[in-house]
Amino acid sequence: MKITTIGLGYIGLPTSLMFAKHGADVVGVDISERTVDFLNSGNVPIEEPGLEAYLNKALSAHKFKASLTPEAGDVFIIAVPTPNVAGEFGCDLTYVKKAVNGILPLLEKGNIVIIESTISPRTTEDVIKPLIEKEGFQVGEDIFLVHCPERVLPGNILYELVYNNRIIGGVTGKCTAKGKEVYGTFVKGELLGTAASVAELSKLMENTYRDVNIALANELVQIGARLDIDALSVIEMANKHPRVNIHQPGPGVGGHCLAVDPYFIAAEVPEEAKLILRARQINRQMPDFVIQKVLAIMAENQGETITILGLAYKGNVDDTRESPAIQIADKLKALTNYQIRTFDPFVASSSANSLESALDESDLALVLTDHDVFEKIPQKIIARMRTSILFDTKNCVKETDAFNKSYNLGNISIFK
Ligand code: SAJ
Repeated sequence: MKITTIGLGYIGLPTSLMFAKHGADVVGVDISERTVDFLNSGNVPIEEPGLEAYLNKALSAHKFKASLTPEAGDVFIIAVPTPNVAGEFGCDLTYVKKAVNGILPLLEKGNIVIIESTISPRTTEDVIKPLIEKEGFQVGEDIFLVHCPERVLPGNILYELVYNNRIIGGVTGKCTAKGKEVYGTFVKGELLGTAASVAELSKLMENTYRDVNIALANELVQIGARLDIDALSVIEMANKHPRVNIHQPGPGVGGHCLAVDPYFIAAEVPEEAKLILRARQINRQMPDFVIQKVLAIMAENQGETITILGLAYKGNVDDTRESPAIQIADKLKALTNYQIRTFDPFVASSSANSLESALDESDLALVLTDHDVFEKIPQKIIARMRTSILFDTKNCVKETDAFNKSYNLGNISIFK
């Protein structure tokens, strides 16, 4: 099987290498010459455990090459970004359409075209299918068109690609069957056949479900702060119920999925998507809530220096897209006279290059990302802080006794 993948980012690259590992001949296409050169010389441009080893095996077995131009093959997989439309919230299909238009001249009868990019509901049938049929093909007979949303978790991609259940949304039953054949080469989870439009909306609703649930936790933090009740303990207790699973509150919701996908639904049906939009609003306000508490802590303790621990949008990844930590750092720098230091072992733009230098003589350790390395902050480093206050918005620091004062989203109620 020869596969051409368009887009070698967080999804396209691991997917290509997984297919290569399982016997396919894969050409991975990207618009960035730098990415293509980098990959062909055996280096991966993203931080993902195990990925570089996969790349080097595939390169030496001649099963994968990166290229600037697509090649004819049996299967085309589109895994390009779908950002929010600039200034609005809908799904920007520019890259997807460009990718599809780029493969149209190469299409041959019997080819399978798979859209993995996250897209707004009805895109496969209403936008992609007409592009292919304009070329004289009949989708479902000549070309098999499928939407197969990816559902992998950054940091655990290579495992989840194989073991997660996979939605295979065909435009027709034949398209679904063809899609199943392709993913059946390596997926050990269930292959769930359905319609393309169901696949599109399920993918969006998975992330929306998490976003709404996190908004509930974040609202609970504000309720707890008002009523002087520890919201983190409330969640712990409530989650002992066998059918309750309130997610964890935090400084906001980042990443390129939860903070983006709900808008793809809301942009299509704003009248109906009221709860979805409200949840987005609550999560988007969390950075300001955190900032307000930080300012109160600093004022009460006559602090001078704030050290932000974590810039990535979530623990143990280097990705800062939509990261609330970046928003908080930028606003604190712009709006206050405090000295702001940042430290994130995964993010090169950090101002400090070690935990020690980041916290030396600092007043406040403000934890915004739950990286494992922040779980245990050595006592001797805490001892070198000026007023040694901890505000752990991710509740991830395990030993807090060495700090002079320690706050989290459950006990910040004293700062009204
Ligand atoms: N977060 C919380 N509280 C929680 C869990 C997460 O505040 O209880 C925050 C995180 O800190 C982060 C954001 O939410 O800022 C998103 O993190 P995440 O781990 O929930 O999700 P992503 O964006 O890394 O990956 C999600 C996953 N979707 C689901 O779990 C339903 C992943 O499986 C998808 O493949 C991915 O989106 C995607 O590409 O759509």
